[in-house]
Amino acid sequence: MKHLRILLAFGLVVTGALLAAASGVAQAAGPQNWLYPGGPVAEMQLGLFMLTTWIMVFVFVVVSGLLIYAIVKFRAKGAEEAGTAAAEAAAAKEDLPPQFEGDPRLEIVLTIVPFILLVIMAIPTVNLNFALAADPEGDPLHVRVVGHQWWWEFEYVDLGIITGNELRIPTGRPVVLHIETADVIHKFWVPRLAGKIDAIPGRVNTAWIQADEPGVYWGQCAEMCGTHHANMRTRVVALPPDEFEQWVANYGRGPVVETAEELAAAERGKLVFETRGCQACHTIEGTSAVAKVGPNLTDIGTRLTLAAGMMDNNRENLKRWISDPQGVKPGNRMTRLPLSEDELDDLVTYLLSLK
Ligand code: HEC
Ligand SMILES: [Cu+2]
Repeated sequence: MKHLRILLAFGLVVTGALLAAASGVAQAAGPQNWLYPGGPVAEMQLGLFMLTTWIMVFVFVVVSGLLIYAIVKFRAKGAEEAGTAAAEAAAAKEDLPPQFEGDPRLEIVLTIVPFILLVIMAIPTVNLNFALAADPEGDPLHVRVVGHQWWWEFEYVDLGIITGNELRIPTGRPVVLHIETADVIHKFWVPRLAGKIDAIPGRVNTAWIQADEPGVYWGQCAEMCGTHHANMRTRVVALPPDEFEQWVANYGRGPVVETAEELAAAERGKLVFETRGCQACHTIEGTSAVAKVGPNLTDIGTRLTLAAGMMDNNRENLKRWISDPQGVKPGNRMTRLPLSEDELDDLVTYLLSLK
C-alpha cells in the first residue's frame, strides 16, 4: 500500500510538470502556434487534443510507474556478486515464487480500463467530427479556396471578389471554405484557426473557420506540392466587421492617390499593365486584364506580402518581383517582361494605388 501511494504521488508530480510545460508552450504565441487558438474551431480541436493527450499521459505514467516499481521491488537480491560461485549456489537454493496461471480479476481490469478510456476519447471525437461537418450557425461568409502551384486564390462567391494569398475576413463571423485545387494536391492550413484541410483534384472539401480577434493569422500549405511548397503561404487578415465592409466597398474602385502627379503616373502604369503582357496572366477589375493564370491583383495595394508570403509588399520588393520573378522564386509560373525603368516605376505606382 505504501508503494502504491508513492507511485500515485510520482504520477501527480509528473502530470503536474507536464501540465505546466504545456501551458507555457501554449502561451508562447507564435503566428502559427496551434496551441494558441484564435477562434472556436481551433479551440474545439485543441480541447479534443488535450483530452486525448492527458489520457495518454495518465496511461504512460501508470504503466511506466508499475514497471519501475517492479524493477526495483523484484530485482535479484545480491546481484552485486552475480556470477560468483557463492551467489549461484545461493540462487539455486532459493525457492521459486508461487507459480500460477492467469488472474481473472486482473484480466478483467486490464480489459475494462482501456475500454473505458477509449470510449471517453471516442465520444467527443465523433461528436466534434459531426459538429465541424455541419454548417456553422449564424450568417456565414462563403469563400472558394483554390490551391495553385504556388499560391492561393480566394473567391468570395456572394461578393464578387477574388483575391490572392490573403484572405480578409470579418471577426466573429463564421467563414465556410470550399477548398479545391487547380493542379496537384495542396493542403490549406492556418494553425491558429483550424486544422489542415486537403485540396484534392476533382473534389471540393468544405470546412469553416472563425477568428474572434482582429489580427493576422499565418498559414502554410501543408502538403508537399513541388519546389515552392514552403513558399506557398497565406495570411488570414481578420478585420472588425465595419472595416471588412469598407474593404468590400472599396474593392475595385481604381487608383487611390494623393497628388495629380501620382494620378498621372498611375494612369500610365495602368496602360503598361494592360499592354505589356501582364494582362495575359492577371486580372484587375476595371481594366481590360481578365486572365486567371496568376493571382487577381485588383486589391494588390492592400496586401501585406508578395509571392505567397515570400516578402513584404512595398515599392522596392514589388519592383524586384516584377523585374525578376524567377530570381525571387525560381520555377514559379510568372515570366519576366522587358520594361524600361520608367515603365516599371509607373507600373508599381499603379499597383500600390489599388487599395
Ligand atoms: C505568364 C503569366 C504571368 C505574367 C505574364 C505575369 N504574371 Fe504576375 N504572376 C503570375 C503568377 C503565376 C504569379 C504567382 C507566383 C507565385 O507566387 O508562385 C504571379 C504573381 C504576381 C504578383 C504577386 C501577387 C501576390 O499576391 O503575391 C504580382 C504583383 C504580379 N504577379 C504582377 C505582375 C505584373 C505587373 C506583370 C506584368 C509586368 C505580371 N505579373 C506578369 C503570372 C504572370
Ligand atoms: Cu501547396
